[in-house]
Amino acid sequence: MPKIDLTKWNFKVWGLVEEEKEYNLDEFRLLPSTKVFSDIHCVTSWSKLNNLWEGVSTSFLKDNVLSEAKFVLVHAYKNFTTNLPIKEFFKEDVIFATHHNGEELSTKHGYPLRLVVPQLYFWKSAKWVTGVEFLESDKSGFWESHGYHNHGDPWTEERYSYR
Ligand SMILES: Nc1nc2c(c(=O)[nH]1)N[C@H]1C(S)=C(S)[C@@H](COP(=O)(O)O)O[C@H]1N2
Ligand SMILES: [Mo]
Repeated sequence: MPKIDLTKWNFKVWGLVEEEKEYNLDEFRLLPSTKVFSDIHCVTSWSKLNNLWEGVSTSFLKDNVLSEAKFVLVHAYKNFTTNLPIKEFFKEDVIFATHHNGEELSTKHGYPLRLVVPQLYFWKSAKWVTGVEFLESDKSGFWESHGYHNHGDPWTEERYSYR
C-alpha cells in the first residue's frame, strides 16, 4: 500500500483536454457526489455482488475532453496504470469512489480515491488514483502489459491477452 500524504494529494487531468486541471483533496470533495449500486467481478474468478459506491461520476470531466480523445489511461500511486476506451470510462455507472457500503474507503481498498468500473474486470478499478490522461491511441496499463486482456469484459471472460 502506498503512503499518501493527504496535504500533497492531487488529482490531475491531462492529455487531450481543453485545459489541464489539478484538484487537491478539498477541491475534489466539493465536486457533486453520486451513488452507484454495482457488482464486482475479479479476473481470478470471484465476484462480490451488491456494492454501494459513493463518489464522483467520471462525467464531471466530459466537457473538458477534446473530440480526438479515444482512450483513457488512469494513473495511480506507485506507477500503477490501467487503460480503457473513453466510451467505457464515461459509462453511467463509472465513478471515482470515496466510500463503499456507507464507509470511507480503507487504505487497503484505495483511500482516498479509487476508480470503479463495474462493467469490466476489477483490475481496471484503480485504487489510490492520482489522475487521468486522455489519449488518441491506446496505451497498455500495468496488468494489460503483463498478460491481462486489453479490454476485460467479464461476461465474455476477456481475461488474458492470448485470447
Ligand atoms: N493502484 C492499484 N489499483 C489496483 C490494483 C493495484 O495493484 N494497484 N490492483 C487491481 C486489482 S488486480 C484488483 S482485483 C482490485 C482489488 O481491489 P480491492 O483490494 O478493493 O479488492 O484492485 C485493482 N486496482
Ligand atoms: Mo485482481
